Amino acid sequence: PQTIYRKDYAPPAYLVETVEMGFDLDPDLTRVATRLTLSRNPESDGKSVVLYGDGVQLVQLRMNGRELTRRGYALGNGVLEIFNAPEQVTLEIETAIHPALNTSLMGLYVSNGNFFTQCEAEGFRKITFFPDRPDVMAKYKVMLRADKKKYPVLLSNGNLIEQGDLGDGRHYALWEDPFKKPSYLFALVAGSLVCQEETCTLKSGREVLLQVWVEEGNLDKTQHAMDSLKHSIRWDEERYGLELDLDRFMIVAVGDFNMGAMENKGLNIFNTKYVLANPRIATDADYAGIESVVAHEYFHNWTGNRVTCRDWFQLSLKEGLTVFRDQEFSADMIGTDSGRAVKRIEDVRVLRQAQFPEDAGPMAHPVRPDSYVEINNFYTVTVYEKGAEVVRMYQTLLGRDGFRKGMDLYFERHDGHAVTCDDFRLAMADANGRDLSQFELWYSQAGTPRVKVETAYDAGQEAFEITLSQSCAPTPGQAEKKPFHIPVAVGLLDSQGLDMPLFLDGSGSAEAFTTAVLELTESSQTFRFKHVKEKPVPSVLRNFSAPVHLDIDYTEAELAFLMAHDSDAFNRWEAGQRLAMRRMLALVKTVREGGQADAGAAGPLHDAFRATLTDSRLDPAFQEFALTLPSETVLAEQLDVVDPHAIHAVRQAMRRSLAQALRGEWQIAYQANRTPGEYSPDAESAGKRGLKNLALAYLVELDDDAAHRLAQTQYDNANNMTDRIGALAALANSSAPGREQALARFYEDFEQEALVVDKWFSLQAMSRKTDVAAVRELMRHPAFTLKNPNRARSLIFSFCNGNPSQFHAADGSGYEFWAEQVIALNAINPQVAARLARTLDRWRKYEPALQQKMKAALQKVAATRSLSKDVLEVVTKSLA
Ligand code: BAL
Ligand code: ZN
Repeated sequence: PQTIYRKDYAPPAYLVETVEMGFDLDPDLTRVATRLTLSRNPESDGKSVVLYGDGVQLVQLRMNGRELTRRGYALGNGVLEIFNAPEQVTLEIETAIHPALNTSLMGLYVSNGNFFTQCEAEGFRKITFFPDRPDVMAKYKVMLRADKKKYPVLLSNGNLIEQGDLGDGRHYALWEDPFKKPSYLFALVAGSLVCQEETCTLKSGREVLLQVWVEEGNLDKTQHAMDSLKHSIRWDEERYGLELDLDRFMIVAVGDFNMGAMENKGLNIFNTKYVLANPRIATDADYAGIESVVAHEYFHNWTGNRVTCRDWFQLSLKEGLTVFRDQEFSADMIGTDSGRAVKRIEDVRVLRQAQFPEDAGPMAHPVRPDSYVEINNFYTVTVYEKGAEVVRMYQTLLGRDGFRKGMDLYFERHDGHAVTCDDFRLAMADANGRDLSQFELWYSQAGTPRVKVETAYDAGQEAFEITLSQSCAPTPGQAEKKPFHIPVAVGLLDSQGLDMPLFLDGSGSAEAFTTAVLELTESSQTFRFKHVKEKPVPSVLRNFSAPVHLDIDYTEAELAFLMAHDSDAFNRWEAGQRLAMRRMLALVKTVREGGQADAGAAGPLHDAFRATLTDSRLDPAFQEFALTLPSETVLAEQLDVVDPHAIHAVRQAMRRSLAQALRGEWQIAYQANRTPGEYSPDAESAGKRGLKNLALAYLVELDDDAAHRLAQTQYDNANNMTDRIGALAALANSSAPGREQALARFYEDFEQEALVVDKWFSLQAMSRKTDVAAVRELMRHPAFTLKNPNRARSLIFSFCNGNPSQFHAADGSGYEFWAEQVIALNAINPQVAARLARTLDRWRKYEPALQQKMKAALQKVAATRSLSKDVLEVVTKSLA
């Protein structure tokens, strides 16, 4: 397959002004009539109209009123080219498509009898021939016609202009979107759906209609999504002065969906997972996920839709920025300082768990990639989460007000246009009178930089020096890296654990502050603090001010000190993680050398964890995070050669030893963090439940009667899904006598709730008791299907990515299973298959015996006939 390069970007030869579409919807054969007005683009000297089509049948093509014969155009490889077209062109295109056969869930497809679309990135070309690229923005008018009984609801982008009966059992609806948009934001929905609707008054006084559409029977699960939408609207007005520009804003939930959700203009289409919630079916994490995804898609209305991407290499322009915005929104919704810190920790955990490995592997790519084979493979944690970190660094460097000025200038300059990451950076720079040219390297260089910290204290001079040195390992296609512009937030703690006032030499500021943002722009730089009365303990990279690895030598005593005192909650958490990591890495080495994983001599760690667990001033949500050991994946990243079994054994031994040593404290924490009464998903209650369920999980590590009873009682008495699933997960990982019965009962109770059945599969897939054979058995369950992405993810992905000790079975059976599933999914849904294919991309990091088996599995997939370019790109790059 062909590789597309960023350097080859050329503006389109023709721009589209208007798009009128007529759909005659039928699952077996839908006819689409499209009328486009186009004109030559003064910024291009091309003379051909270039349209893309993928798997669509061309029924008729007319230009300026005359039918085009095969002499007038060329059609091949998904490209339809009309040569020597006149200045102004009207095209009438009729296509035929087969929605019921479309299992890729891109373009127009059917889910549970209803029609939905997904057009980002290149799905519109599965509906009709079109210049399907984001720098072609046009106004759309869409007529939908369908059977009235089967499809009573007909929705598209923008405003409803007209609807009526066609007399033959069919009806129609005409929609018009007043805003220019790229084709990837087109959407239609048709089917039997119901909605919750509310009106909302905007800051300007304008009234808008908000709707959340779901299948019948789900109206008791829409309130939280609706509330989240209203909060998002308010937040964007207040924080960024951005108002909803449409009269109507719709969210529609669909059970078959590749992604989390999609920001189609005025008609967001959501995976049910990010809409449906009530205490019976949704956990605290689900509630938080819905709030953030609803916000994310809503925020795209400005950052993505009003200002969109020039080309797909610029994807992070909208995604990194919008993730940053949803992260800030979620933090503000919690509202407390400690809540903000917990949210930050959560986001950094995701980054380290998923993005750092990506940045160190064969699929590493810059935030703004230089090339791709299949753009769907670049909806990555690098583009999204690292992209959000890059946006966050502007705010760290420029301050919140400076960042807002940059945003204002960005919209002033680019509203209604398709632009680049450079345009965003220049708006930030120009609005603040700053030179941010070096900052561009965050977009162009892949890899996670490493920052090494060395310090020196001069008591006589009362001076403390911090030397920061940076490096970045080679990544595919980038052997050498230039120094990044890295904001490093630093504080200094005195012997009491209090922040010292900081006087940074050369900063020109006489004002004392307690956190300084050092700007590291060279390979190595020394920063000097004056008037430092005693030798401090430095707190470096506060609030995780840059997405880097930080190498800093602390003693165990210093880490415990920081864990107890740092005013920066992120670094308090970080100190505890470092303490645990150090101990665990030492034990992994011991195990590799034939020793025991038994976590003896973990005294300092036990003391530090005990202090955190018993400190009643701490927020339970923070305690939960601080008392959770670094994950097996995060541990693996620290090692040159990964032995997943040694890592698992050590982490488990450590959990048991913490359970044993702090047993009484866990029991007290369990009791103290009960949340009796009616369920509420607010952050405070959720934090308590989180800590309580962590205490339960630790206690169940002891696998004794008392712990089994505690879990069983919690299961029996739970009045919400968080507690129920927490208890079930604990039981599933134990040898409790009630284990099987609880699993069976859970299924019976929730059989009708697809999202809960997903949890049931997922929980078992990740249980330490579940091996490959057990997963194969679960696949034979009548509720299992590979066709539904949520279901496939719940079992297959959960096992392959979330159960490392079983997946990496020494006989390679996990890898064989993986290869079979990638191949099976490839035939159904390439996008989902390619995601699963990523599981083995770090194979070279594993111990040799496993490496060989992983490589064989990758080769098996690579040798499969009819491999999609999605999967081919992943396995080819993995094996390269
Ligand atoms: N644009 C694809 C889904 C999302 O990031 O919102
Ligand atoms: Zn997005």
